[in-house]
Amino acid sequence: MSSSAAAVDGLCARILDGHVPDTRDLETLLRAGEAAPVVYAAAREARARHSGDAVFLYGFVYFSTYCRNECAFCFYRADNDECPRYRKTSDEVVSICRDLADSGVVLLDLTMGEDPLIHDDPGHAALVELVAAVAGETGTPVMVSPGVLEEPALRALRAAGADWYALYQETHTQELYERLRVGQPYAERAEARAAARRAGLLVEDGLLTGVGDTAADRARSIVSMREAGWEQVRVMTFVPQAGTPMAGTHPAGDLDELLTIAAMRLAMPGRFIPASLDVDGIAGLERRLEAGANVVTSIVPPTVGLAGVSQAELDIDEGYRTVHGVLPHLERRGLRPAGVDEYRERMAALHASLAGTEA
Ligand code: SAM
Ligand code: MD0
Ligand code: SF4
Repeated sequence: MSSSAAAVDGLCARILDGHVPDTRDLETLLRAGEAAPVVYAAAREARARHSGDAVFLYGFVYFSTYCRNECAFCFYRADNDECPRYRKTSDEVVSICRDLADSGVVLLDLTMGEDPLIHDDPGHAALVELVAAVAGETGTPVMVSPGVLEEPALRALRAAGADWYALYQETHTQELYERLRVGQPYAERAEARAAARRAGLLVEDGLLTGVGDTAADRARSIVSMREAGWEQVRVMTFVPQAGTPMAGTHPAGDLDELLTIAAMRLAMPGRFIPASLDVDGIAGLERRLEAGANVVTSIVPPTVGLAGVSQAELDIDEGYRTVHGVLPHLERRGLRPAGVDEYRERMAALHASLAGTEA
C-alpha cells in the first residue's frame, strides 16, 4: 500500500526542517509510490545542503572472480560453472589502476570474490602487497572489497595504504540474510565492519533490494546503518544471474532502489551514497543521481578483460562505464565531478572525526 501524497509531502518538509526520521517515517518514504518524485526532490535538497554539487567518481577493479562462498544471488558463487574465472596479476592491476586514476576517478575499489588463494594465507600477503603497490604507484585513495577479514588483516591493509573497507550486510533482517549469504554467519560479517573501523578504515555498508525484502526490512537497514555511522552506504537492485539458485527470480524494477537512495539521503544527509553503474548501466545513472546519490561507482575501463559484479559485461566494452561516459550525465543534472584533493579533504575530515579530534 502506498503512503498518501500529503503524508509524504509533510514528512519531507519536516525532515528538511531538522526532524530525524524514525523507522516508521522511513517506511512512509519507502512506500511513497506515485509521490516518489517528492521524496527525490527532498533528497536532492538535502544533498545540495550537505554535499553541494560535487559527485565522486570511483573506479572499480574486480581483480579476482574466484570465490569460496555460495551466496544465492551471486554469479561468482563457488559452484557456478557458467561464470568466467580470472585472477589479474599485481602488475596488471597496477597498470589498470594507473589508467583509471589518469582518467579522473578519485578512488580505486579493489574488489574480489573470497578467493581461497588470498583468504587461505593467514597474512593475506598478496592482498596487502597489492594494496601497497596500487596506493604507492597511483597516489590515489584505495577501497578494498575482499569479503570478511579479521582485524590483523584489516590493520595490515590500512598500514599498506587502504582508506576504505566495503562489506555489505545485504539486509539487516537476519532470517533473510541467512537465505542470501548461505553458510556465512551474520554476526561475523557485521563484526568485520566494526574491526575495520577499529583498524582506522572508513567503512561502507549496503543492502540489496528485490530479494524478497519489504519496506520494513529496508527501513530497518537504514536505521541500523545510521546508528553505526558508516561513512558510505548503498543499495543495489538484485540482478538475477544464470547458473544460480535465484536465476528465476522476477527482476524488480528500480523504484525501490531509487526510494531507498532518497530515504538514505534524508536519514543520513552527509554520507557518501553511490549510484552504481553495475545495476542498469549508464542508462540508469541519472535516475540514481536524481534520487540523491553523490558517488558514481563501478567505473570500469574497457578492453582489459574486467567484469562487473551484477552486470558482468553491460556497457563495459562500449566504454560507457568510464569517466568520459559519465560526465555528460552529471552536467545534464547540474552536478560536477570532484577532484582528488577535494575527496581527500572529505576523507581527512571523516578520519579525524573518528579519531575523536575536531575535523
Ligand atoms: N566478495 C566480496 C563480498 O561479497 O563482500 C566483494 C565482492 S561482492 C561481488 C560485492 C557485492 O556485490 C555484494 O555484497 C552484493 O551486494 C553485490 N552483488 C553480488 N551479486 C549481485 C547481483 N546479482 N545483483 C546485485 N548485486 C549483487
Ligand atoms: C559497484 N560492482 O560499485 C561494484 C561493487 C564493491 N565495493 C562494489 C558492488 O557497483
Ligand atoms: Fe563470493 Fe562476494 Fe559473490 Fe558472495 S557476493 S559469492 S562472497 S563474490
